[in-house]
Amino acid sequence: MTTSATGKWTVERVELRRIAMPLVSPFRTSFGSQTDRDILLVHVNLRSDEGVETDGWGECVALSEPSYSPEYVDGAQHVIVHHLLPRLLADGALDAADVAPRLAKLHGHPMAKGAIEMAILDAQLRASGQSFASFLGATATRIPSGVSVGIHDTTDDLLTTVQGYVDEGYVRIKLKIEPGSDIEQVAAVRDLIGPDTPFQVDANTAYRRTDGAHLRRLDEFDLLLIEQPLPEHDIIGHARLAAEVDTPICLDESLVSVDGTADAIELGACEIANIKPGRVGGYLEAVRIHDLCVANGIPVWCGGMLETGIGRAANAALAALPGFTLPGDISASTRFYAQDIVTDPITITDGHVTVPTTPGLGFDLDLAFLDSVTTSTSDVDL
Ligand code: NPQ
Ligand code: MG
Repeated sequence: MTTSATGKWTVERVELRRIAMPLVSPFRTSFGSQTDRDILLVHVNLRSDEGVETDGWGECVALSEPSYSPEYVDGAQHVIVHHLLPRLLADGALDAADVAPRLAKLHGHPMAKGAIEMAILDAQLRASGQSFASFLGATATRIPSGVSVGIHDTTDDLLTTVQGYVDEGYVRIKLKIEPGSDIEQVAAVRDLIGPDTPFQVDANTAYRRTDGAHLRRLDEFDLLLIEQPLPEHDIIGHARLAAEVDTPICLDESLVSVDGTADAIELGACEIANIKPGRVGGYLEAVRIHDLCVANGIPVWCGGMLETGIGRAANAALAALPGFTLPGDISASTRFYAQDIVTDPITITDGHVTVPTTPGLGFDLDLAFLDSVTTSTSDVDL
């Protein structure tokens, strides 16, 4: 990662926007079913000492309810306005690397913190004319695209959905699972896609420590990994499962920092890491986790939070780092949204997503469409 050559910035303005994005179909996980996404966007205007002005956008990945993690979008907006921005701006001019250290004494809220860092990163990279991929030292120009498939009521419906994604070219299938339908649905999907299509499952914490013998039944389906079978704080439980089950155990919800990831790896709980920048407090912490995993021989891949084209572009750049050796959940925008808020939505060609190369995080907004999905806008009093 290179550091910005453009020096420090004064935050002139912060605008918070909420947008409502209907999903093309309901997305069901073991924690519930969603039909739309209520997303918080952070828009910052920065000015340098020399009078250069720039602006940038960040996307907060918090969901409407604290069902995936403790954060939720109304809470994220509140903590940004009343706690994070006042603390961040009290120390004067900054760049993106200053965000996490300045906010470190405020506990938690990684998604809210990450959205601020992301907006500042976008703004400073736009000013310096540098792409995010180049800033990160990314090596790939295109990345393999996986798709996350929600829980379906019937196996027939599930197979129809999966076949559609296979036809679109996705190179890896991830199936959401929960106790009850898991074994039957995994068996049916494996049978449909054949032995050579990479296939993995995500439980979103739906199992218990005592489910080792049950989860071992998944071993015969040659899955790449089982993602987050147990509750987020149960690191020892994941370590025991990893010893009991042949399929590698991958952590998602449990990984919220580089230090916690180091502990999980040392304990044998994290054989593969799902890195989601929002969950860990931003892209810079995500890179630190990537580096840690590479040093420890842990394969990593980039997760997804049903991002708009803003987060999707940034995730594609992150996933172009060399340690991202497994396909991520960076699917085409159309996997979730009929229309995106960017002019150049992420698409998939030959099962791959092209890594953006334009200055900033790698998107341009469709301002008219953005306005049409905006449910509220507020200028933060700085
Ligand atoms: C995961 N994402 O890996 C998450 C969970 C998640 C792509 O599987 C609305 C409804 C938004 C459900 C964002 C994927 C969501 C959601 C993320 C689930 O665990
Ligand atoms: Mg997950």
